[in-house]
Amino acid sequence: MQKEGIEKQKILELLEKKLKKDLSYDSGSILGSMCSEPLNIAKEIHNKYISKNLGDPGLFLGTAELEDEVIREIGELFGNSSIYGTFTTGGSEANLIAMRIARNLRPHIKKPEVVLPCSAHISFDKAADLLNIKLKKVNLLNNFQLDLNHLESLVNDNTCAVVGVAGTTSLGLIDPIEEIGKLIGGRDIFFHVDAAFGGFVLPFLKELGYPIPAWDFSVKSVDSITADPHKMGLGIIPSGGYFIRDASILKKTGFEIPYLAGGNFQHFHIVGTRPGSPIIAFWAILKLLGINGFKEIVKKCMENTKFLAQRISEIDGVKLAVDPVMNVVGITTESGKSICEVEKSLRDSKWMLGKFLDFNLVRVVIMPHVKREHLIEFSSDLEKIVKKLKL
Ligand code: 0PR
Repeated sequence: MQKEGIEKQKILELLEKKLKKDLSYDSGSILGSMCSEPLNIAKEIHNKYISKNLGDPGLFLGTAELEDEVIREIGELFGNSSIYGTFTTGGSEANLIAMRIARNLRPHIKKPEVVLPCSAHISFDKAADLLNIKLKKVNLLNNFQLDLNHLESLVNDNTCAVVGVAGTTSLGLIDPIEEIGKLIGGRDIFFHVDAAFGGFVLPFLKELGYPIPAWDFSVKSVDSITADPHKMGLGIIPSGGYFIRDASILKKTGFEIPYLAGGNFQHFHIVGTRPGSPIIAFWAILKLLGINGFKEIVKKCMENTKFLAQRISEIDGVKLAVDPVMNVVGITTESGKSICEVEKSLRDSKWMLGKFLDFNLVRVVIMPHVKREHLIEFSSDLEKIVKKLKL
C-alpha cells in the first residue's frame, strides 16, 4: 500500500485501466453465465441503501420487514404464501443452509447421507464436505432425466435429505419433483428443491402456457427451495434465496445471538453480516416488473432459445443434447466425439460458454443480455468451426 492517499479522479482512471480485461454482459460474448446485468433500478437502490445490515436486524427493522414482504410474495409465486425464508449470497449458501438443516434435524442418524441427482450443482459437494455428509448420486437416463428406480434404491435409514433440481445447471431440466415426493412420502426425509436458476423462470413459463410440471411448494412433501434473485431475477450480484415451508424448523436449528446492538436474534445463515441492499433492490424489481414484466422477459429469452435451437439443428456435426425446457441450450457432437475442441475454438473466437465434460456438451444460457444478433454471429462462427474441425 502506498504511503499517501491518491486523488479520486486518478483512482477512477486507474480502475478503468485495470478493469479493461473484464468482459461486459452487453458485449454478447458471455453466453455461458447464469448471471446478467442487474436492472438499473436495482443498481440505484443498492447504492442508496448500501449500509443496511441484516446481520443485526433489530437495527434495520424496516429492511427486515421488507425482506419478509419479499419472501411472502415469492412464496405466493412458489405456491404457498405462508413460507419463511431469507436472502443469501447465492444458491451455494442456500443449498448449504438446506443441507445443514436436514442433517441437524436428524441427530439420530450417525452417518448422514443425501440422495441427489448427479446433475446437481457442485455446491452440494461443498456442503457435504463442510457438513461431513455422504452424497449418494443418482444416475441419469439417456435422455438426461433422473433414474427414479436408482434414486429409490439409494434411499435408506441414513438418508437425511433428498434433493431435486428444478432447472439443472447443465441443461435447465426439471427433475420429477412430484414423483420423488411420492417415493419418499411418509418417511422422515427432508426434501429440498434447488431452483437457483429455475425459480425465477418456471412460474412465468407456466403463466405463458408452457407445460411445466409441479416443482414448488404446491408439492406437499417439498420442505425447502433455493431460488436466486441474481440469476433470472436480474437482482444485484450477489443475491440468493432460501425458502422453507415450516418456520418452526428454523427456531430449532438457529444460533441465538443475544448481544446484538439491535437485540437478540436467531441466525440460521452461514454469514453474519448480511447486506440488506440487494433485498431492497429486489423488492423494487418485483414492484417495477410485476408478473407481466417477468413474463415478457422470460418470453423473449425463450424466443431466442428457440432460435438458437433451430440454428443448431441446421448445423451438420453438432446437435442439441436435449430439447430445451427453459432458456438453457446444450450443444453436443453428432458423432459422439469430444466437444472440447469445439469449445476451445469457440473460446478463442470470443465465445464464453460453459463446458460439461460428464455430458460432453457446451451450455448456452439465454439470459436477458443475450440478444438475437449475438446468437446469429455465434451460430455462424460455430458452423465454421465445426466445418474446420471436420466433426
Ligand atoms: N444451484 C444451481 C442449480 C446452480 O446452477 C447454481 C449456480 C447454484 C446452485 C449455485 O449458485 P451460486 O453460484 O449463486 O452460489 N449456477 C451457475 C453455474 O454453475 C453459477 C454461475 C453463474 C457460473 C455465473 C458462471 C457464471 O458466469 O453455472
